Amino acid sequence: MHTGTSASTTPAIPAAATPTRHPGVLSWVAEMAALCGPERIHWCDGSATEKVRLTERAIADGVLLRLNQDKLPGCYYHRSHPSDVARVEDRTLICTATKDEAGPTNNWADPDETTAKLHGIFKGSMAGRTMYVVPYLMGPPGCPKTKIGIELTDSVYVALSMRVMTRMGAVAWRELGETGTFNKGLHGMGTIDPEKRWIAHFPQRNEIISVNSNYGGNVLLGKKCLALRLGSWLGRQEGWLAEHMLIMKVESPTGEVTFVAAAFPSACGKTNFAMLIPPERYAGWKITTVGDDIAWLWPGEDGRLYAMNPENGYFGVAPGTNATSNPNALATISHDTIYTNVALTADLDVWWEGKTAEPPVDLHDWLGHEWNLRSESKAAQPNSRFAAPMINNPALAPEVNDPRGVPISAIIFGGRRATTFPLVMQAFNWSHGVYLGATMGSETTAAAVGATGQVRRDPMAMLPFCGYHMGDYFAHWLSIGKKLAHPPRFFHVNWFRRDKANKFLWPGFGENMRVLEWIVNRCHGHAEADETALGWMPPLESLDLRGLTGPGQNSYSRDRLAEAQAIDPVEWTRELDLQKELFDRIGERMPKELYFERELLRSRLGL
Ligand code: GTP
Ligand code: SPV
Ligand code: MN
Repeated sequence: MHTGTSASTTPAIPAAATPTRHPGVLSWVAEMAALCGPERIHWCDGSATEKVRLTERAIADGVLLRLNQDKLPGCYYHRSHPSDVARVEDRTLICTATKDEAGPTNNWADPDETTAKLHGIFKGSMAGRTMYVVPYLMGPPGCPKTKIGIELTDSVYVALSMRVMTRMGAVAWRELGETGTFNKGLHGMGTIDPEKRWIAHFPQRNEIISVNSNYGGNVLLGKKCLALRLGSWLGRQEGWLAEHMLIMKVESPTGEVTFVAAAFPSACGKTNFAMLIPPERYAGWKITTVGDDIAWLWPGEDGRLYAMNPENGYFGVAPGTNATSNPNALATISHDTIYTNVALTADLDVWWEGKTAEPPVDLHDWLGHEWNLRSESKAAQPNSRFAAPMINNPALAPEVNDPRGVPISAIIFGGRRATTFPLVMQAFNWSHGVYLGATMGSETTAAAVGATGQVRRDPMAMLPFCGYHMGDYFAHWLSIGKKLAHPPRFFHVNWFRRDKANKFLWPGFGENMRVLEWIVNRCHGHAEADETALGWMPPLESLDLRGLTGPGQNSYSRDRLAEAQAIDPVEWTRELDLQKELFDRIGERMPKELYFERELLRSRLGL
């Protein structure tokens, strides 16, 4: 096995052999190496040579399979353990000094006890293995909001995935210098024992410890752990917001540029919306992607809300991705992509439900078993994913690397709701917008372990990702609004409402452009709206439905749109009850403004 110039062969590291002289890094790595006992340490530099070496090692170890290089150049395939296919929310811990700081929606654990317990699991756990020291940036170099993390991991899959998902290597060592602040992340695969799987966050120490998983959001520590759970904590201290949001750039035929951020829960359409290709009818409109999953937002000196995407790649849901639903995603994942838990063809191509109408012959499912249409289970795991560099995206917005961020004009919230919520509405003002976000509900998906399809409250799509008390989080949102002379407008969308035959009322995907057009025009004062009990809504005749088909290939009717926009008092009575359950759960730290908003809505509805 290679060791190379930047890797030393023993845990006792002479400082000269390391790419950093940062004393805090050197002492922490030495301490963790002494605890975990790896055979060797590899200090990552992010170079192309390193990528080749680590990939070869991963193939030799059976961690990665080289896919058909004619069809998918630079692409590799990974299967995670069948018990380890999604985030584990009930084993995700927020270890603040007091339980109250974590709040009622998080699993709290004592920081000292948890550290001792987890260090016990790590003791000697990397014997015979390599510990990768993975330095990375969350955010573009030179951006004052960018944070530095270092992840120690014994997973070559994680080291290679972090290279895709973050700005990893020399660039991070440079930004860190000899005195920089950094997040400490320790990850170990352990034995992948689900009973000993823990994803623990220590906000007061800016530290993450993850063990016994090798899957996505549990282990790519820059993403959900640093950029959201600790990010939200840091954002509260430092006056900004860390959010589960895509960021898109919209250019109209007249050249008007609008940046839009949108929070939809996991597996509810962020990547798809961020890569939207407008339908034919929208010639001259152009959508480009700034981010598809995470946004950091802050009040700018000009009184506008600015945002940046801290990530460098897309860790996207594979099932449902195809040349019609998301051509940009398909192009993005056509090279230099790591696929996890999708199905495999005999000629080493990948497949998943919804990729093509007919599955290929000679398919093996994500577990490696032969699969055909008579098989009872899915060929691809429902939460199977791709990790692709954002540079692959043919519609990447150049602003993604701008250290100044982009000014946001609209914030969209949206859930996966079969009933109750209309296709689109606009909030009356900032506190009404925060209320719409705070009371979001959505059906659970395969992105987290547990039952799917059940409506739960998922405030701002952050229920699994807010690193502190949800009541304080709402108050922080309200306080940010007070710092903005030119705040963005708030909207709520629901692409997932169904008719009595259980069919989606709205075609979704690229056709969401028709809704986005109204949203963008509202931001600039170009579009009309009707005042309703729920908020501002587009007059039915104002949405452009030309070229759109409904069920049975008939043209899409205004009646169907009316059904998608309907306000049903019975459904809203139930909805307000469910909102109250959330408010009661959060308790006395719930800002009073949000109680008032609920009361106002109830009286507007006449309930
Ligand atoms: P995470 O990466 O888990 O945060 O998910 P995400 O919010 O980026 O969701 P993504 O865009 O990957 O979509 C998840 C699922 O929703 C896929 O199966 C899509 O096919 C489906 N989906 C996305 N947009 C739409 C839409 O407009 N309408 C309908 N009906 N389904 C959609
Ligand atoms: C999500 O679940 O919201 C994801 C995937 O984006 S993961 O990185 O696993 O969190
Ligand atoms: Mn996500």
